[in-house]
Amino acid sequence: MSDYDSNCAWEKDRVCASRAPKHPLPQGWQAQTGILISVTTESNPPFTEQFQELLRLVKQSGDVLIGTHLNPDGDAIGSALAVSHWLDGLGVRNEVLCHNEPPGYLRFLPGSDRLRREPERSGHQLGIVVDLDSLDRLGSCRPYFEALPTLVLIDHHQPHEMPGDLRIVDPASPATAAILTDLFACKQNPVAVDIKIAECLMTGLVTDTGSFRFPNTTAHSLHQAAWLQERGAQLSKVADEVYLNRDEQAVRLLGEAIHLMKTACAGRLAWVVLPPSLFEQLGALEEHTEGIVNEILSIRTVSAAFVLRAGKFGKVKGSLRSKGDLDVAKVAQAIGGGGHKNAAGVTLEGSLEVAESVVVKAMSEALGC
Ligand SMILES: [Mn+2]
Repeated sequence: MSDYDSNCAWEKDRVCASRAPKHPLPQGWQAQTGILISVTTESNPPFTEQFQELLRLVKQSGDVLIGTHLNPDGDAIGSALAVSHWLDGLGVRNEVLCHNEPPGYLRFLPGSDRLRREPERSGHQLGIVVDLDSLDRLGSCRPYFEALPTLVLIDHHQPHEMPGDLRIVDPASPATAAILTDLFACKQNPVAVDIKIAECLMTGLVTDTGSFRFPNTTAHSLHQAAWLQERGAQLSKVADEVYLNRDEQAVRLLGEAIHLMKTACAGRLAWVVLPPSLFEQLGALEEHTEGIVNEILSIRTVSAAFVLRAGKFGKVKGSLRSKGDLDVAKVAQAIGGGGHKNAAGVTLEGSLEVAESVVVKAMSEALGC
């Protein structure tokens, strides 16, 4: 039995239960939403009530549609597939939808071949969406979920749009997979967490915590990783699949990006603007930009970094990162985006040049330079 079991089992007082929430929920949101609201894991364990409500909804539904966000990452796909395997264990039919195919480094996940862009069946009675707070993030899959009578949302982003009838949301949690780990660890869970579920959840934890290096990593998430490894998910296997599995174009794009890097604020701000011609020249795709921003953030003097690229429909997409206390989610919200304190995203109108000046200005202000 790991410390996770002994310290964190729902029926017991937990070491991790005594911590106050780091990010209190916005005032008033409780009143606006559906059946049950919750905060979980880091903020407000135990989680039994939320699990029982989820189980009740799932059991009374014959067929469930699972969804996650477009341009999916390890937490998105890992969480969606973990829910799918869990429903299999309950004998509940389900399908998994995503606007995009899973990136190459996530194809090792058990069940990754289940992902579809549109449902194969009709008549689903319940939707479960994970790792998003705005239905726009479902991309082309959005209408299938909007048509469902009941929607469950499980997420760790700062709530703003708050869709869903049952919302299981904890902004203090490092990953949606961390929330699911706590849900599935409930004593009331009739499904054993097997290697398939454990690998999917471990992948979400590993990717959203940057291999347990980001400040969102807590003692609780490390206990969770130990608990998942005991159920068959090898941390080293997941890390190899995720990090030693890059396309050649991704590494070549990184090399070019570093050549293009600019700095300001006495080296505290670093950024890269990736022109569309570079993607054409290298045969690189949007998914190959993953990780570039963290590379430039790794410079000792740099406190904030961003990468811009041309998105669809004439828009510009940006990834913002910071170290320590600098809150890039606030910067992103002010100019058209959102996310977490140290990792956020923006979508801007106009040319790359215009977007660059907007983000440089906003980031410089946040840095006070
Ligand atoms: Mn996530």
